Amino acid sequence: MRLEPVASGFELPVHVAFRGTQDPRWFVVEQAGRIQVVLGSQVRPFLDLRGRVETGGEKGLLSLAFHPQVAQNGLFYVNYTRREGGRLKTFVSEFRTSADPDVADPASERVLFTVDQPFRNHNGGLVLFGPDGFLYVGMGDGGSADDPLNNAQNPASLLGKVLRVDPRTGTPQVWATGFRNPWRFSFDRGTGRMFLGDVGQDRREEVDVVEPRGNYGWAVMEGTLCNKPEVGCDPLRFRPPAAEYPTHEDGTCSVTGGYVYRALALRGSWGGTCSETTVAARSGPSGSPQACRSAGRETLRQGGPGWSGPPSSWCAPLSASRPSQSSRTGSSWWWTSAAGSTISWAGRSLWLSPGTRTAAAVPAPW
Ligand SMILES: [Ca+2]
Repeated sequence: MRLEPVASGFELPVHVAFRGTQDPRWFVVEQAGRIQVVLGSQVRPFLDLRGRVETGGEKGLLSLAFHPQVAQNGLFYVNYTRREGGRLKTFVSEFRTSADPDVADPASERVLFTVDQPFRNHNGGLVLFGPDGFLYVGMGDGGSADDPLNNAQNPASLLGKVLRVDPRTGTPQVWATGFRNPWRFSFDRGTGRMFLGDVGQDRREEVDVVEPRGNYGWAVMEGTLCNKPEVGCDPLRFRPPAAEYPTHEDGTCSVTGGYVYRALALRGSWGGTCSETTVAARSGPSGSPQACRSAGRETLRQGGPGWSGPPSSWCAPLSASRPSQSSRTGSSWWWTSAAGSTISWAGRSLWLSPGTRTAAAVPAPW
């Protein structure tokens, strides 16, 4: 993988959006409240909401989504924090472009809905259209630590949820539950499924494959660990993460976002902030030897890029393949690796990057 700069001169850019697949423009969202449009080497202001946005820390203008029919209706949506009547709120608003499609009309704001924010942090922040034409919104648990108001597990609260909105009515509905701070998510273009990064507190960063009405556990669980209470929770009440790694351990940082990418080199990659850590959760066939399969057995391997030890593999009946590094928590198996490794199990595999001491969980195959 190689990175190269394509545009510069932005102040705290937090999101990049595109207006359809044929439009070469990039729209760069700056946290303080400005959106800039990039075309080739030209950078121009698209919309300036700095007079409305309260920014700083996890607050600000956090994302932008163009309506699927933007070419016809000129509509787009933003998510930002604002103080109104002394109270901090999340605003999800619709705007329209002006006669010049590269300049938005700041007076066109139509507020779809607002959500009171009891604390300054955990504002979620993404608006993104799904393949079904609905607008999806990631809402954090309201902030502080350990979700003191238990918003994420409260079905009556819009905090700690993924919301689904019909932009025509603007009415948010709870689509999935139990998130701490779902900063970014994306839709797998192959299957339409949502992949979401839920930022952890101090133990686990996680990637969730989000299903409608799913409950992803916070603040009872942090990843696959009991959190509130720290012992004796029931993991089977919740959907486990598709992948997770320890927070702030050996240079790993919060899960930032990512995309499902179907290729041989790198599949399902999710990036973490401020380190080189990448956790890639692979799904689908892992290339297990046919011989193993035909014998009614599964291959479990540890090796791959960065793995300092000798590659290990097991070809064994599912119930007997329990390598010494593993342990079982709830319905998941765990492996801990001192260096990078590839772990595959029952046709699913997790790739753990070099230089990190981390752990991975995959649903047990039985
Ligand atoms: Ca969770």
